[in-house]
Amino acid sequence: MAKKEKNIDKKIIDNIKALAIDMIEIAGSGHPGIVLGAAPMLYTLYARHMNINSNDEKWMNRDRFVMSAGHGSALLYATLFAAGYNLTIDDLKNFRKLNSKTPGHPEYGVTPGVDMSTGPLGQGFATAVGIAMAERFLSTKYNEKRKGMFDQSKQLFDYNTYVLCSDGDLMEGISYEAASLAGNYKLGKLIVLYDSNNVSLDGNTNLSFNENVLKRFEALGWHTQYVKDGNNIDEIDKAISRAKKVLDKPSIIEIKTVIGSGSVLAGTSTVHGKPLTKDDINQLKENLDVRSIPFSMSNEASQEFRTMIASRSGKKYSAWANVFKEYMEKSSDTRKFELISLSKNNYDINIDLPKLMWQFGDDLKEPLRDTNGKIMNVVADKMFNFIGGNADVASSTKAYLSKYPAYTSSSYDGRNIFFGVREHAMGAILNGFALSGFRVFGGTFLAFADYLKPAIRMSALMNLPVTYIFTHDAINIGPDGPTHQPIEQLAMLRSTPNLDVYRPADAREIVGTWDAILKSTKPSVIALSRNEAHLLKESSMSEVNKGAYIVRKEVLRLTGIIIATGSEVQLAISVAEELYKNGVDLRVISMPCVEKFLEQPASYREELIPVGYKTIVIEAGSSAGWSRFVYNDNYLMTINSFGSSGTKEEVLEHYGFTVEKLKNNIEKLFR
Ligand SMILES: Cc1ncc(C[n+]2csc(CCOP(=O)(O)OP(=O)(O)O)c2C)c(N)n1
Ligand SMILES: [Mg+2]
Repeated sequence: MAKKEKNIDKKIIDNIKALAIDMIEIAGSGHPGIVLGAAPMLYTLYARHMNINSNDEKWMNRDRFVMSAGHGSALLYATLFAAGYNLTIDDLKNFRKLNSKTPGHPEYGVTPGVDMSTGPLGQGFATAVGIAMAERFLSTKYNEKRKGMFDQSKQLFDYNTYVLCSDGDLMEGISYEAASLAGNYKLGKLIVLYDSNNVSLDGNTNLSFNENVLKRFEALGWHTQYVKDGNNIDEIDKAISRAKKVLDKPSIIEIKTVIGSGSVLAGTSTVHGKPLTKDDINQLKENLDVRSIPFSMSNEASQEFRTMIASRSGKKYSAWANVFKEYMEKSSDTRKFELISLSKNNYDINIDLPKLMWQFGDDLKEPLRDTNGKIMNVVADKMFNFIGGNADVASSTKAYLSKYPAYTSSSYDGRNIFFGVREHAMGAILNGFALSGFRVFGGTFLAFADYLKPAIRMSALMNLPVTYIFTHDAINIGPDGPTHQPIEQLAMLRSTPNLDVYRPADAREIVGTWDAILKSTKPSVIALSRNEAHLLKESSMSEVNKGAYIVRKEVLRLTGIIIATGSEVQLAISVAEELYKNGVDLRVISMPCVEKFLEQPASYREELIPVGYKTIVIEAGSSAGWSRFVYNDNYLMTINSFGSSGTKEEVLEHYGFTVEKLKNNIEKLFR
């Protein structure tokens, strides 16, 4: 390599380092260690490999980059700025400030060029597996294989998914789960750069992390490489080039770096997350090819960097644009519609579910999970991008697209994903698909929702249309006992911002639930009973969208109100009928979605639950969150202890969820 090029590489890297250090300095917080250690690898990736277009940052076939070590945000922003994304020096100066384009950790939808929100270690790595899985689906489904029409070099989808991860990412269990799946699915276009510096937040990694990481990945079916000097960009470059050629295995490149390289604290955990002192910054900059003035990016450096990216990506972009054009001219209307939806990340696909659905016979009686499975199959036929799977419980949740094949390494366009018993990776992978234009679902038992909570939180934070289907939603599953009987999970889910939690009571409410979900871009949960349910006489599809509605009106004069959800709605109606015989005239409200109800105008809420009337809540789960509707805890017919093993009937009786017991308890409140 010519000397000038070597110098310009160093100059650009040094300018990026200096910018990021200035950002951390002005913010008074941030992570200099990763900036100084990993700048050369991130630079190499952008300068020599990433195919991107900062003028069309959502280009469908762009290479994706996930900064899984989200604490490297300053490094990422400085690199994106230098690469020509729509960021200014002022944006960099506002690092970590309120409403800035440069928040504390990368946030999806806030900073141009940021492909996902990261920060909780491990999530980025696992979500990138989902992004790489989505690429395989798209390329298998859309790349033209017919001879003569397109040649091999002309593909609609062939992007790479790159990840920068740290020790912490690889300590987290979720990265193992996802790496195991990535190996299983032979995700050759997934390339992970591992910033291996033997240091984490609390000290040297020899305190807690001594395994041979590459051997572990090799055992998982990955292609592994080792670069011994993280400053040697030619070696990093070559390793990435080799990884790109391995198409049947995901790749990890362990790159040895020194955390905080150049700082007086280099190699220590102190430099991980504390701004450098002024003296340290001064001595550091003296040794870098930069000016000492803060926030001064060399024009030459940024011009050269942008030219390197544009001269490679530009060719690829314009060739792709021609393929896209040609493809659109020759494709059926369906294909065109699909591609346009994907290109716009547009989820607004209208299905009039209530119209589509078969009419339920009044005598319908089947487990709600079965009904849900049928409805999902109707959705799948109408939505090309509806895909998902289960953490090894599809046979129990029935969340399965029976007409469609499995997603495997020989059928990437399959629509049923077998995640194995890996709930956490399932959630993150679903997020990766959703970030790639899909509407996705994932199923397990409600009691295990905690296993994927951090991924659900990321769906909610990024506002991704992921639907979590959690069956076996209450103690009434009986014999499996307290480990399998959810108590606090609904409260946990309902307390998550930007997540709609549905607990439908019958088939009609399930249709209404899907209808509401498909009209929204938010993530959602459907909690479903494993047990059989009758169709309720007064249930409604359309009212689900309001979150709550009357399923049994008072007969003569309103005495009080019962709010119930899911399986307990039928119980509440029976209790109300019994109490009516004793002169207590109750209204029963089904509340399939608390969040939706709370969003309704006050007039609707007060019409349903007028002020001044005694209100009772019946739900076979934690009382947390329900107090807002009642006078005091005596009005909460809920469960605040773990469940018990026994028959369904015994368990319900034990916790007071029978008509008789509820009737007695409620009657006392009206004496
Ligand atoms: C799930 C999760 N747990 C804890 C943290 C807090 N945290 C941020 S970075 C870090 C570890 C830092 O070590 P490493 O990942 O090796 O990064 P490096 O210090 O080398 O930059 C921790 C524990 C986090 N961000 N996410
Ligand atoms: Mg580390």
